[in-house]
Amino acid sequence: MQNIAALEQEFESKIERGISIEPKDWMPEKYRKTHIRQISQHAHSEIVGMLPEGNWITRAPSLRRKVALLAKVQDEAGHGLYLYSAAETLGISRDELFEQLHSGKAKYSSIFNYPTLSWADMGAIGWLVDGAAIINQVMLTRTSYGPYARAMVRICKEESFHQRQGYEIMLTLSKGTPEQKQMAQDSLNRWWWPSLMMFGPTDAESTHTAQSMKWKIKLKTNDELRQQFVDITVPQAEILGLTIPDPDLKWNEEREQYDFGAIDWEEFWQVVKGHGPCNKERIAARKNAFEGGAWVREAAIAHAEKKAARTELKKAV
Ligand code: FAQ
Repeated sequence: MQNIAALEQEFESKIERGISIEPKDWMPEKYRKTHIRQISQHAHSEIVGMLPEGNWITRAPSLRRKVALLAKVQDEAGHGLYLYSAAETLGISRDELFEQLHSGKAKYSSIFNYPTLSWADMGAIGWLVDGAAIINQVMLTRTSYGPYARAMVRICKEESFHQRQGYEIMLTLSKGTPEQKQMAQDSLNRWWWPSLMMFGPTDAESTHTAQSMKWKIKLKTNDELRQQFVDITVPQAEILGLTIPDPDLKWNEEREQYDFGAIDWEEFWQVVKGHGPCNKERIAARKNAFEGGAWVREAAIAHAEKKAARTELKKAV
């Protein structure tokens, strides 16, 4: 049997050479735990993230919009499933993961604790929230844990469709009546700062970034990704003819990047700690869905048992 030092050396060497770590490979306990934390938070974000949009499926303004939104929300469910499956490869069960979400022990993205007040919010979520998600997740297609990286490839392709459906809604509204343009502006005003917060605390405040960069779990820091998001999104807002609600936003010739105003970190931590506008509502909706779906899980297990018994019987004959 190899000793721990040799296993650690082999692990570090794989990370160094960009070789994926796979479920049956040896890995440090902290690497495994970091992945369970990050992948499960990500999975929870996907399924909690269905709620603010699901609320608008019946109110979409046309059949085309309804079909696109329905497909998008279904995609988020699928992302949750790939990610829960990836987390399970690290030795934690789906039941434990759900228990952590329902008991409030597990985090999920702060952004989904804000309310969706108008149809324009479907545009702003697709454009800004999915836009931010893509920037963060493209780097995760090259993350060091194989099952997570592979799940992210498909997720990113779908997020890119989501971003475009959102931007198209914003484009239609911003070229519509003055009231429609105002709806789009109001939505941008409410979603801009929470979208910047999605990238997490500043690098100076981030507890996990340094270690996660060493293990190539994260390939860019929270601040680098946030800056990338701002630089990509500002010209898109200009095309829409909308104003980003930040008086300090300006192009910095020297850095060739936008400078932007201070983020309200107090608000961010309040939301993360469960005191955002919709935290209680979101968890209640998830618990309700889980309890209401108990009969489906029981029926699926009974069906699988019946099928297995039938196969056994056939084998015996
Ligand atoms: N909200 O040390 P760091 C989506 C926590 S998917 C809540 O910087 P890390 C798709 C963090 O967990 C959106 N908590 O942490 C969609 C840690 O707490 P802990 C989700 C946050 O992990 C679109 C503490 O703060 N995406 O939108 C947040 O290195 C539309 C210290 O932070 C992912 O999960 C936050 N925003 O970096 C669905 C991507 N930020 O665990 C539906 C994968 C930080 O020590 C509709 N995750 N915290 O108790 C990541 O890339 C990373 O986990 C970060 C945070 C970048 C989110």
